[in-house]
Amino acid sequence: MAEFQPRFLSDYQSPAFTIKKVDLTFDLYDNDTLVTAIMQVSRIDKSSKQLRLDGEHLTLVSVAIDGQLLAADQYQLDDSSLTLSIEQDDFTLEIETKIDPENNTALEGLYKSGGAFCTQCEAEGFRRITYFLDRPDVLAEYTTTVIADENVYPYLLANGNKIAESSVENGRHSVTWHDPFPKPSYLFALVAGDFDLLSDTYKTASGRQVALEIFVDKGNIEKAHHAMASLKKSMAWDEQTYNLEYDLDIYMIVAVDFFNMGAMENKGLNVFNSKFVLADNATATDTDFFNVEAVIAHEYFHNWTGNRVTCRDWFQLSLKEGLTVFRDQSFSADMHSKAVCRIQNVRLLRRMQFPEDASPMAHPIRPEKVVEMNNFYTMTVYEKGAEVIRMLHRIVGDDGFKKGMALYFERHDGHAVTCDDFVDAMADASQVDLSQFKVWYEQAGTPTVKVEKQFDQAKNELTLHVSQHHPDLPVNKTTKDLLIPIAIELITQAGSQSHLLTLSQAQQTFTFKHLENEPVVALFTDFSAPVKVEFEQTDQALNTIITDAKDEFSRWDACQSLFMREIFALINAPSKAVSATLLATVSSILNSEGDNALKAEMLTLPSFDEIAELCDSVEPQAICRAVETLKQTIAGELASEFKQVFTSNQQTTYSKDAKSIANRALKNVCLNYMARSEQYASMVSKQYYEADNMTDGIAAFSTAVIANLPDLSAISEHFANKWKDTTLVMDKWYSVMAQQQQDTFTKLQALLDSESFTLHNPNRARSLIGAFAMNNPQHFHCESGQGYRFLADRVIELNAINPQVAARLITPLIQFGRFDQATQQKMKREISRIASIDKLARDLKEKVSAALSS
Ligand code: B3K
Ligand code: ZN
Repeated sequence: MAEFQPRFLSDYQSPAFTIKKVDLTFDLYDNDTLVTAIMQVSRIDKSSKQLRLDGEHLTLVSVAIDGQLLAADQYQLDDSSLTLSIEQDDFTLEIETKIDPENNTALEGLYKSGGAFCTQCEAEGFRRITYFLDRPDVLAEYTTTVIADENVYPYLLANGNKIAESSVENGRHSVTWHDPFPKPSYLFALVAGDFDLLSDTYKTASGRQVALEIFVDKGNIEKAHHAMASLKKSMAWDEQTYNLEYDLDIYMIVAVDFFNMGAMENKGLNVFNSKFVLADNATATDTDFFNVEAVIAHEYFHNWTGNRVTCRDWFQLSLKEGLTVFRDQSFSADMHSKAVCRIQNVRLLRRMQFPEDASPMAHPIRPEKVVEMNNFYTMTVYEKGAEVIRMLHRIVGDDGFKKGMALYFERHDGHAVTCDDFVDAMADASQVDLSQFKVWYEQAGTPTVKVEKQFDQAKNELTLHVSQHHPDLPVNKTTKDLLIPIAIELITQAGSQSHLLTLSQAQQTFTFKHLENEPVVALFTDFSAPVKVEFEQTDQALNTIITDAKDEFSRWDACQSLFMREIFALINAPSKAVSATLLATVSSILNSEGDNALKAEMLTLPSFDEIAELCDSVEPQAICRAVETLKQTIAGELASEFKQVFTSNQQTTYSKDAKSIANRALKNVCLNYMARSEQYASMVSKQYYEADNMTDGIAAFSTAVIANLPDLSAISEHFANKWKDTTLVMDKWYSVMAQQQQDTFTKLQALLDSESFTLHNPNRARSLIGAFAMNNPQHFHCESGQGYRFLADRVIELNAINPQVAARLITPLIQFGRFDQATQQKMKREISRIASIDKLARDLKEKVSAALSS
């Protein structure tokens, strides 16, 4: 069937027609919204006589060209397009369509979230609104009129500036917006609803006044202040860092509860998942506050990297996403601890992107083949994409990068461009040859860098033999050598020195002279490239890095390597004793001076997926058992030290300054270990009941769940009762409950059956099903295969409701390659079951086909 046909980057053709202006009118009704689109169309390719417009799930009412209505035999209509024969070079096309927002459960196009109408058009949702050239290289100037009941929908919003409003008949009103910046259809937005509004203003560096408006559900205004402060910080940061100012007179953000992703950067009218707007001390954790700020920044930064300069085609998605993630990461690092931010970026990459890059859905950051574009809003395009930009930044330097950005905007403002255009701007601005660097855009898979070291005592010379290796993935036709920046630190008694090596060949040798004695080598400081490293280090060398490296990321990473080493040893010999040196290291970190946030990161064991990712043919339960033994031993051996650090970091008054956040993080890591020793387990419920903030409350609650403490059911009942009317907090409740260790499947069924559970709300679906599959490896990977069955059943149910969410949730099931054969078979059996259902959506079909043919 045509709808499953892949599209290829190599087939790109520039559009034969373009649409310069669009005048849209929405007469909003729940089930019968009438959309009128009046478009100024021009032919670009004079030989083209057929205009094919994209359209899905639409009821066509009428088509007229230059005012002449077309009869049904004057166009061709099918499930995904409307094709017209065109004589004129320039003409007005008027199309009327009817749509049914209330029954749009896929949450793409125009849909209802709670009582409000809202839109989500990226990547290809505009075609669910009207017939259009729904591709990012067709840029049009939009005027949008929204008509709806005045009482039910007092706010009628669209992109740009408001230019007219009036009352019309039957208690309805009409508002018209005009966006002067030509944009692709994926940036179109409309919202209609009744909200509370938080207003503010921002004066740009050049002195222009911008109105800032955040719309939230009634009663939530106090939870919008952090988002507003974050928006202003983001605006100032982009001015200071890249000289980029906001361009319209108004910037609006609307928070909705039903949203497939985190947020959407629609020009002048961002639509956000309420999870990334609403936050106050009672309901949001320190991590939530951090994430709200980061997502607000990300969407704001898109105004330049995404909106002013957009993508030529969807294969170029990383042009805007990798770059914008890099920008939001840099912003967060400037606002908070650089090292801790970097550690969290890397943890995410190793836990989620490395497995994706080894899975049947592995793809380069610029994919070459796509069936369903929504399947490519991935860790690879976003997070590895950001790592690629970060490497560019390291190679050309901060000044070079800023010059490159300026040149990129000078050349491409107002255009739809490619990843090559971006790299070329960087190369030209810095006069650096980046041709080999471009291989990062076309090659999938995580490279491995192997390093051997030699020290010549007589010459005081260190030699590093370095080689690069690439996984043999079906998606790569050939593999090429990459340009890999390797930042290193050489640590000697005399101090430490930093170097930047550039690995461009399959094998290279680097020599360092005049060293007084043999240095300890920290490789890939600050995680200078998204690779795996094979380098033999003694425990002693790793301990030297932990205590002496200047680079804090490397100190954390050395600590993770020690844990990893111990976990592998326990996988191979489950009854072996945990190494005494490791316990000594943990103890000395616990008792060291320094940043508590960094200590908290250092004391956190690697996650299941980070471990599995480094394994080959491992039984998942062997990983779970090894981690449990290690955790239990550390907790038991160092119980009183954890208690001591826990107590000394207790706070009497709640505050959100960096030091208090760091203390809370460390204290809660300690609590997690303490839950495993009988004498201190009661501290968990004490903290839960005494907590005056969500960070401490949820830390205690989730600790009680993971350690399966006797107080668990009382705590969970108390939590659910207290927060039953607060949707976002109840999402947390479901996520925590998904991690239960006893009678897990009976309890999961009860959660599915609970009154406030619904698969129709993506946050709710993810909070139970996603959290189970990602954060409860003991039961997701249980030997009976019941965990896989549970996930597959939910994916099948979601296929009919919201394929995009279904396709996201299936991810852990298709990452089977790292496990033993028996496990792989159980996982594949469930994938086959999904593959065999009727009306399998394109999103899932692409993934299950890839999985079953691998
Ligand atoms: N650009 C949007 C993502 C759109 C998702 C489409 N399925 C959010 C972001 O990356 O900022
Ligand atoms: Zn983005």
